[in-house]
Amino acid sequence: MITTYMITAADKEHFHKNGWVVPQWRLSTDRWRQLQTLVEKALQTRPEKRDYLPDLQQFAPGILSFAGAKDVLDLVEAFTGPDIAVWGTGVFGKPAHDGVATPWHQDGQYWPMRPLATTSVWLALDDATIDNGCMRVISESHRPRKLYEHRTVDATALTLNQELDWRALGFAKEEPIEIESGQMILFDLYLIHGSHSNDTAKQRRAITVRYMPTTSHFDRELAVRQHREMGVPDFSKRNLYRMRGIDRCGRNQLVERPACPYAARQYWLR
Ligand SMILES: O=C(O)CCC(=O)C(=O)O
Repeated sequence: MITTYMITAADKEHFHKNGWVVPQWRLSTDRWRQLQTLVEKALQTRPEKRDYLPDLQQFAPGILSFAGAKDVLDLVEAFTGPDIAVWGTGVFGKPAHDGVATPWHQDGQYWPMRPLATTSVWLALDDATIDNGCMRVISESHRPRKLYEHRTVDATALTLNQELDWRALGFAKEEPIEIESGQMILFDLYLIHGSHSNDTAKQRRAITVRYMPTTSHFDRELAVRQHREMGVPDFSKRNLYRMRGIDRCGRNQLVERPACPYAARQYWLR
């Protein structure tokens, strides 16, 4: 069953004020099972990526069926506008007992589209709680539309090597966002966020999908430089999957997403 939840004026206001929102939308049990199987198989293929598996669509193209599902795109479109490409999907696996932390950062710090614009979907496959390392955010930190200074850190026990100190920037408080399995957070790429490690017996897996309005240009040369200079993942060879509309900026060379498997089609396509 497709959920028919539409973003409300209150959701929009929350997102624009705080930089994130948890809509009253839920993944059905059937879709949860499909995604959970897909993630399990992908992580079996790349066990060394158990904390962070980028480029999920390489190992599990079925994720693009979720990313392009009408109900999900309807939610995203409220924040990106009608011309949308997906340039990234991933899993933050945060395993039980020793799942690693994600340092405080802004995604825009190491993403190569210009102007900087992407709305992320962060979909919980397990209950995400304070104990097992739910997402933490600095609400309103996206509002100045600026990137703060990050430092490059040793990421051996982290999912990312970029970190900032939000206290030194004058922000007052952090907020944990506890959500249940099957709920999602939508958030802006200027939002300061991160998560603690997980030493509980409960895993905390989340799928991420990155939606760029095609008014921005995904700059592959900049991606190469960012990779070389900051040691962040190399996004330069990423496909940009057209999800809705057209390539507004005309420089993105969008590709069509592959046809989805039958099992997914009945739930995910319209
Ligand atoms: O899942 C996490 O703990 C961190 C996620 C994150 O940093 C992101 O989605 O950009």
